[in-house]
Formats: sequence, C-alpha cells, structure tokens
Amino acid sequence: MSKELEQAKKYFPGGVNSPVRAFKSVGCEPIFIKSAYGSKVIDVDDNEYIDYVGTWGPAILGHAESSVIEAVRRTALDGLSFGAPTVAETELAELICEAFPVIEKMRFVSSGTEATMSAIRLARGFTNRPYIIKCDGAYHGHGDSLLVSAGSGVATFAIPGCPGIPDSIASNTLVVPFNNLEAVNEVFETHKNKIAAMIVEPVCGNMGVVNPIEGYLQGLRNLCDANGALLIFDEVMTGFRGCYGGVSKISNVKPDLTTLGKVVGGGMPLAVYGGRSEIMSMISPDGPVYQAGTLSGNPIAVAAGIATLKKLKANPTFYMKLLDNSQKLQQGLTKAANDVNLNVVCNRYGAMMTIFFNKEPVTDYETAKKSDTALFARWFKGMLERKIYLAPSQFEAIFISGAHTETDINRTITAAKEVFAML
Ligand code: KE4
Repeated sequence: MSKELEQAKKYFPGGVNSPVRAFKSVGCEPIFIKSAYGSKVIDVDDNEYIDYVGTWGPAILGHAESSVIEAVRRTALDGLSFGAPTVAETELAELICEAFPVIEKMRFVSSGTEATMSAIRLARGFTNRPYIIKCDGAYHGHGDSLLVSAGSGVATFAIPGCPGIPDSIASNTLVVPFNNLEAVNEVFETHKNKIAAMIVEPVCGNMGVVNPIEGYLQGLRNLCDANGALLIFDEVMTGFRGCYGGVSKISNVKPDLTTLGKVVGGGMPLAVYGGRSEIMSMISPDGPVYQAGTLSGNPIAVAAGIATLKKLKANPTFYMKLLDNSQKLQQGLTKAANDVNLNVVCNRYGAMMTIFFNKEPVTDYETAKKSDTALFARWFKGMLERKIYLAPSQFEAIFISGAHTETDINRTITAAKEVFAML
C-alpha cells in the first residue's frame, strides 16, 4: 500500500473523500494526484497521465485553464466569502439563463446533491404531493430520497440504497427502468394525483453513458403533463457536455426544473437548481419552501463559473473540435476492440462516453449490468500502466476536454489496442 494511502486511511474511510476515488470496483489502489494541467494529471511520484476523469466532468476546458485560474486568483484577493449577495452571482445567472432558456429563475448551491435534493423538496412543495419517480441505475447525489434502489418488479417502490435511509423515506420514491415509458405510465396510473415529479438524467451518465431512445424524453414530458407532475432534468453531468447548454436544448424537451453542477462551477463547489419562475417563487424568502447555504453563490466558485462559461461561449469552434475529438476516440476504441474480436458497446453523448464490455446494446441499467466488469477492470489497469487515467468503474463516463489533443487521442487508441490484445 502506498504511504499516501496508508496515511489517508487513518483519517478517511477508504482513505478518500468520495467512494469512487478508492478504485474499489477495479481492484487496485488509487493514485494520489498532486497537480493537473490541460489534459494531464500528475501523481505524487511525478507520473503524468492523459486524464479522462476530468474531476468527474467539470474540467471541460482542461485543468488549470489560465483564464479560470486568473479569475479565481484575482477574486480571492478581495476575500473568499461574504455571506451576502454579490453582483457576480447575477452575472453568472444571466449566462446560465442564456445557455438554458428553460431556467427562468434559479438558486445556487454547493453540490449537485444539494441541487437535486432541493429540487425534489421544491417539487413536493409546489404540487403538495409526496411521491417522486426516478430511474433504476440513475444517480442524483446522495440525498435520502434519491439514494434508493429498485425493489422487485418493473415499476416499484424503492428500497433504501444503503443503511441509514428509513423505509418511510425510500418508500416515497418510485423506481422505473430508463427508456421505458410504459413503466412510468403504470406508476402514474397506480399513484393517481400523488406524484410530485419525475427526476431523470436526460442522458444517463451514472450507469455508464446511456442515451434516451427516440421519443422517450418527449414521452416523459407528455406523461408528466397528463398527470400534473413536474419533470426535472438532472443535467449536473450533461450540462455543457454536448453543446453550450443542455439536453433540453438539443432534444427541445422542456423540463419544469433543471439541476446543474460540475462544468457550471468550473471545478469549484457550485451547483444550481432552477426552472419556471412560477415554481421557483415557492423558494424562501419569496415562498414557503426552505433552502439555504452558507457558501451558496460563493465569490470564488462564481468567478470560476463565469470564466468557464465565458471561455466556452467565446470560441465558436470549441464544441465542433471537442465533439470531433470525442467521436474520434469513440470510433478508435470501438475499432481497436472489434479488431481483436472483443464485444464492446461505446455509448457517447457529446464529450462524455462509456465503453461497455457487453455483447448487446446498452439501453438501461439492466443491460448495463450485463457488462463484463472484470474485463473492464483488466482494461482499466492496462490503460493505467500506459499512463491513461480512466474513470475507475464500468458504470462511469470518460470525459474529453477541449485540452485533449489529437496526439492524446491517438496515444489513447494505441494504448487500448495493446491492452485489448492482451485481454
Ligand atoms: P455532487 O453532489 O457529487 O456534486 O453531484 C451529485 C450528482 C448529481 N447528479 C448527477 C447526474 C451526477 O452525476 C452527480 C455526481 N456524479 C458523480 C460521478 N458519477 C460524482 C463523483 C463522485 O461521486 O465522487
């Protein structure tokens, strides 16, 4: 065990501050990172890796992008946190409303979990209904109502996802398979007028990347409208990943509420929930639904967010190049696997993708779980040995940034060819 991990385990469960960082599902020790620039991360032993974790999505410009660093540095000189409104928060909100026309009003919070937890409370407060629907295998942060698993059967009451979540809370969440409108309709029928909202990753990233089938998102919109429920798009991961906006822009399906995180904070602790003004007017102090936060709208995080969005917006060819590189990687990895008769499915949305070691199309959590996770773990280790740093789980996404060069992509494909041949 590395001395860093040994020391860390004295203080943190698993030696980490978020479970996935422990590399448990790939059966090897985590590497301790000391710095990151552009498309690279450097570990404490000065090994440099091409990074596809991208701090789980925020680093879409690449790490330590100069304009973001300068904005943070300059802002920090004037103080770190005031606990009072600042003009910069309004500036960031204007940028967000422009990128997400479905967000008329919003509230800043410090994590995606806070954003989804607050959006759920708001939906229940606005509709005065108890139940929410989520998809099996979707992850919306660790709020009690959402850290639940599917029970038995297709459309079911949730069961606690872990100890510490009372049945009384989990049982207010109904779980359905992604990409299955019949199951959603069934749940609405059996819980007439009792469902506050459905929350969905419009493109799933937490069962691996799984795209919605044709008509699915519009179908959810129609079912929510027909049943007086709100539709919540959790775009914490997909926000700014496929375009300068969200899946709601690309699909033209309009959710009532949207949650954002990751990219919108440029790597700093900032997340958002927002949507129709009528609904947001329920939030304290305008309305009775309470939500608060000491560091919400923190000046440093807001400065990073503004600099990130301005940089994304300023370069009209940014997304064209990013999506072109992402497609090159998707096609290169798929071909490299197929050339050695490995069955893989590579699902991609914009600049996030997952290569499933799976014989069949991956369209929901059930099919995703059929992937060969042991083979994935061997691939992960082989790539890490070749200094390619991937997300340490079959059920996570690879994130490509604007800093990844053609050389990075070609080096990654070459490494994959070598490792696939050994699997
Ligand atoms: P945070 O509380 O981690 O900021 O956001 C929770 C969240 C909400 N919604 C979606 C769609 C998300 O993907 C996330 C967080 N994503 C994980 C990666 N799969 C964060 C990594 C981690 O848990 O360490």
